[in-house]
Amino acid sequence: AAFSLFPATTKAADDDEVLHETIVVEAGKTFDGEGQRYIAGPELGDGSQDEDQKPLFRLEEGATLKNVVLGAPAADGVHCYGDCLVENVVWEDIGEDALTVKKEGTVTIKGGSAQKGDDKIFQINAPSTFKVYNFKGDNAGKFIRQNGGTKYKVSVYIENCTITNMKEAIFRTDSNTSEVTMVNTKYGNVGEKWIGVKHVTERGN
Ligand code: ADA
Ligand code: CA
Ligand code: CA
Ligand code: CA
Repeated sequence: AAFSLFPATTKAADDDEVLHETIVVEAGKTFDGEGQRYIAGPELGDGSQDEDQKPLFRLEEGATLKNVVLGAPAADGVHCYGDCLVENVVWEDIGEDALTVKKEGTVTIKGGSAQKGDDKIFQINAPSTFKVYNFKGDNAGKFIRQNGGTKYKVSVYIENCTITNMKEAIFRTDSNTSEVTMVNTKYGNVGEKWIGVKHVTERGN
């Protein structure tokens, strides 16, 4: 709409885009932020550990999100519904979590970084293949967490990443069928590294 009493975005003093509603990237479409920083308005959440905050971005099947900075507060970050590509996306200060897989599919993260999470960076709430390339994760509880108590299979692939200062693990799952392959990745101070993961392949780390 050209005019609304409740605009979807407003500008903060430092040119951040304040989102008053979730940006939906429709199926098959690409959203290129060109480096813009986005933060959550109070309608989406405060970035605390309260559940049920809303995402800044919702990616539908086949969507791509690229060149976006999520500042603070980042509420519930990014939600992926099906196959999605997330390229060069930076979480400066993770909110409740950074990104959630909400629906079965393959989610690919290429480049970017995430830091300052109280708990999870990537939250996996559906059977999926989750691939992370050239990503830096620092200062959180877990780099990847399959939703607690779930038994479906998640296949994680981590390549050329840097993962530091995780309080608990790189990947934690409660599923006997989930698996992780990690290659050419630098890591340090990551707690137990794997929690509950029955199938681990590592090389060149
Ligand atoms: C917690 C919570 C889940 C889900 C998840 C999430 O693990 O127990 O129900 O909300 O967080 O997706 O953030
Ligand atoms: Ca949560
Ligand atoms: Ca945080
Ligand atoms: Ca969440």
